[in-house]
Amino acid sequence: MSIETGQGSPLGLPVLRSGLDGVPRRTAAGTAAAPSTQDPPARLTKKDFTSDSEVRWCPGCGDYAILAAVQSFLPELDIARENIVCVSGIGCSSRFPYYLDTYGMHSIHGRAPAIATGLAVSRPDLSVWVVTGDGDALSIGGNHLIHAMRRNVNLTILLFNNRIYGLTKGQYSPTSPPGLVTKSTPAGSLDTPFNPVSLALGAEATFVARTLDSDRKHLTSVLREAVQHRGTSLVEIYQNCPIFNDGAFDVLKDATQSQARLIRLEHGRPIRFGPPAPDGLGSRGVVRGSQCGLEVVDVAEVPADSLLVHDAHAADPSVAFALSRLDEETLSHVPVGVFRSVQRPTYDDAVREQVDEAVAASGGPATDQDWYALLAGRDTWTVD
Ligand SMILES: Cc1ncc(C[n+]2csc(CCOP(=O)(O)OP(=O)(O)O)c2C)c(N)n1
Ligand code: SF4
Ligand SMILES: [Mg+2]
Repeated sequence: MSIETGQGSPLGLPVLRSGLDGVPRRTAAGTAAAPSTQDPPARLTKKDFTSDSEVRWCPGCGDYAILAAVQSFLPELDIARENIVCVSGIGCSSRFPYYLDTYGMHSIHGRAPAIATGLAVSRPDLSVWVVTGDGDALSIGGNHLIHAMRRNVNLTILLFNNRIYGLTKGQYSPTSPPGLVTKSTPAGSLDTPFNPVSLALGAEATFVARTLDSDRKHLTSVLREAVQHRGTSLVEIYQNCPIFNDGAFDVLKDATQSQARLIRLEHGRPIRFGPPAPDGLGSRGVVRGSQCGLEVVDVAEVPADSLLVHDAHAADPSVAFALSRLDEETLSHVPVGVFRSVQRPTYDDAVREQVDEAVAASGGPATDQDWYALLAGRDTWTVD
């Protein structure tokens, strides 16, 4: 099976399919041969994506900022609300579809990827989103999440990571740091947490990114990349829960500390961060270590050409994985941005292709006669 391509760029290069190919645009102006005679409809606004449901999150919850960013971003896709679906599981974060004025489903705990897979396969005219929490995605839903990513279903998955179960009032989650005292770990968590980015890379995800609830500009830029990717896009969003795990990411938001900790990944650029060096870029950098991993260094102490240049399109996920391991529990070095973005055939495209081929090979769609013949066929057995 080959990766399908679009019509070709002006230079004759193949254009890889976008995650939104097949989803109709509102202002499509017809073709050159048959131009549309109608004025294009006015562009949608954030208000169009804001439902009239009362938002039930606690004051100060990071979910508000993510909702506002998504509602403000969606109009730029130029897709009608009825061609967008948001499927969620269970949790505070999973209340998201109520507040977004698109189609949506507040579904079953941990099962949003399975439901979204069915939608993506059967309705290529929809942009399918999944909203899930660290508990929903990585505890009860861990199996569904990894297999959606492995299959590369055309979905945009937003994983709100507040490192706690919020809805059920503050139990530890699979991303809680060791030692965290919660209602269900009164003497401190003994678990080794998942790193969602490492997990996604290990599960063969083709697009993996991380961003922060409080950085609207960065969050929006990641959403833009994620939705254009054809296949599963996994976006981890660090999200503050001020009630049950307040301040979990404060060191990344505090202006005096974040500069030394946040590593903004940009494809094709040397990885630099920290206080500026004389050349205006960060004085800290990332190099390959003596073992398989990566090391953080002062750029003044290493040759410039030894600095790692970020390659989000590398076929081998090993370096992206090593980058994800810089994110220690103390949040001393936290890469954000797109870790990986590679093309691979998607499950939903492949299923539709396979069904089309099977229908064509059997002489066309099944008729009522075919069903009767199947029911009365000889492929039967007897249960004693
Ligand atoms: C089958 C089932 N098991 C357990 C629960 C209880 N439950 C509801 S939400 C939740 C965890 C939610 O945590 P997370 O996904 O991190 O969402 P948050 O509230 O933090 O946004 C649990 C365990 C449930 N609703 N259904
Ligand atoms: S419990 Fe936490 S995650 Fe849930 S709405 Fe309140 S602040 Fe947000
Ligand atoms: Mg949570």
